Amino acid sequence: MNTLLTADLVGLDKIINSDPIAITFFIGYMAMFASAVFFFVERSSVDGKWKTSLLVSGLITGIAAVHYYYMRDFYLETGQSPTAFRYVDWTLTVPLMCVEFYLLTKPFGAKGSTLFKLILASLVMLITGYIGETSGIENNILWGILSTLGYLYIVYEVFAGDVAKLAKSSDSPALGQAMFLLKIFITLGWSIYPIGYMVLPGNLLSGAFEVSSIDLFYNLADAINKIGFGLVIYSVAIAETAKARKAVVA
Ligand SMILES: *C/C=C(C)/C=C/C=C(C)/C=C/C1=C(C)CCCC1(C)C
Repeated sequence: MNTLLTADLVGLDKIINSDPIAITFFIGYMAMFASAVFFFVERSSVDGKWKTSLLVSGLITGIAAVHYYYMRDFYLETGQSPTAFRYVDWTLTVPLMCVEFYLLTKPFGAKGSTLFKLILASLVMLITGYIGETSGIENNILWGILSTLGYLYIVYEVFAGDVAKLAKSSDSPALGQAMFLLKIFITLGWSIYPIGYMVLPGNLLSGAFEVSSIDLFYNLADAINKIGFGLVIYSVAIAETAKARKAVVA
């Protein structure tokens, strides 16, 4: 009994002994879990066309919560970055974020082919990024550059490609607001990930931070991009729902 308890507690002292990485895994798990519950429950407060967006936000944070549960334990037990879990999480949640972008622009005519291109680019970004993180010191800059090309393609789509053209041709203030927020998340929010990656040995920021701080960057970025972006969509959905209901009453 006693030995079982000790085994269960292995590594947990890292959290109370203020290992910042352990703490962010711990808080990250709770925050993702709470957000998923929130987005699922709040689906009933918004109009039909926003319900899918909130469902997707709930799925993104729910999937992340499960991964954070395992990543936290993996880190506590081994003190290593849970790279494989991290990339399984991203491979599921980043395409879902592309679906989120698509849903925002769909009422204004976004096409399925645009969604397909975004998902393809995100897979290129993640597969090459994973190879870069796991293949060792010699090639991680090269794989990082390839991954960045996938990332830049997504930035291009939002700023000058199909998504941007749609936004220009419609003069909806709601889409204008959504696009403005999307651009901020894609450029500022998503750029935290490549900065974290550059902390790897042999990469451009190596030595500036401890290698293990890669998880601090990723955990912070996940909170901003998964929970923050979900909340932003939620507030647009609530505002648009109120507007539509007022119009019906009047
Ligand atoms: C919820 C998870 C999200 C939004 C993850 C996004 C991940 C990226 C934007 C990762 C980008 C990378 C590069 C642009 C180059 C270096 C390798 C990556 C995979 C860290």
